[in-house]
Amino acid sequence: MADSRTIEAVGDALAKAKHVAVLTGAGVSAESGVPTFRDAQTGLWAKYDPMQLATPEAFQRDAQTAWDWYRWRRGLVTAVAPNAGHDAIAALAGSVPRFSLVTQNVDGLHQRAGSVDVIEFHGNLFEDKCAGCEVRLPAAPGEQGDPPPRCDLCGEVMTPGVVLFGEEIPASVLEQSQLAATGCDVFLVVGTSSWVYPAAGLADAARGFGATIVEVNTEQTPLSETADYVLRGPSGDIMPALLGVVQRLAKVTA
Ligand code: BJW
Ligand code: ZN
Repeated sequence: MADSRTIEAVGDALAKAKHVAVLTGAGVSAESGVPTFRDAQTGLWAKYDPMQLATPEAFQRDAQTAWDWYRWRRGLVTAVAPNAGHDAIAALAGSVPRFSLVTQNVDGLHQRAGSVDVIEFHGNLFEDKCAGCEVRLPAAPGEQGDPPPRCDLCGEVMTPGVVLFGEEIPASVLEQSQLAATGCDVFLVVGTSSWVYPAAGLADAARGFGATIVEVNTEQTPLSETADYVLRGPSGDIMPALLGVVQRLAKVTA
């Protein structure tokens, strides 16, 4: 677990910042019971390789298997609740002058914790999108074993409203995320392996514009070597600790 001196130093940087930006990944939802992508050993994650299913090819090859996995995930995410990490991130937004939240997660747990204006970098699990005409709709009801949904407009098989490997990040989402990264004083990278681009490149962009880079993660990642601060531990412990420092310092200066 990160030592209290480093927590204090990062809390101080956050309290002094005019604009804090946060990038989150699957680790933030792990304590809610949502398996991460690369450590996953449970349920369908153990049976199938998530990195093989989160591709357009998986839907072309075997849409039934891909849809069974995504529908199982929809059920799993619906049944869990945001954790202390999500809550602290939502509260941090109200404790600094300007705040941006970019999440790679598609589970909606930040919004359920009260975060607003969340930039969903990899889309939303609870939408469907058509690979043919690109229409996006709220997720059609369906369970594992049901046939894959088809588009009412063009007849193509739908995919979930998420960004699969090899698909582009929507231009407006990329632009908003880059604006957040390049305009902030502190860039917090929480619970992501920092493997998947272009999301992983946002920390480089933030550093290039002079932001202090902070990583919160239980494990070493490629970002750990270059981050200004590394807070090793679960986001459900570290984020409330950081929030506590920010709120205490705000009272001192009030
Ligand atoms: C905790 C914790 C706790 C645990 N507390 N921490 C440049 C170089 C090389 C390749 C590329 C490149 N640019 C683009 C690419 C190709 C590709 C890519 O990046 N590949 C890499 C694997 C190398 N990128 C793309 O294809 C992207 N599209 C694109 O760039 O289009 C243009 C283009 C295409 C092709 C070639 C070139 C350009 C799209 C990427 C879409 C990613 N989609 C997914 C699935 C979304 C839908 C779904 O949910 O099913 O997004 S894949 C998956 O990975 C998901 C995640 O959002 C994403 C990131 O994962 P994340 O969140 O980091 O999770 P994990 O599991 O990896 O890590 C969890 C972390 O938490 C770990 O570090 C733990 O230690 C930690 N942790 N518990 C704190 N309690
Ligand atoms: Zn269509």
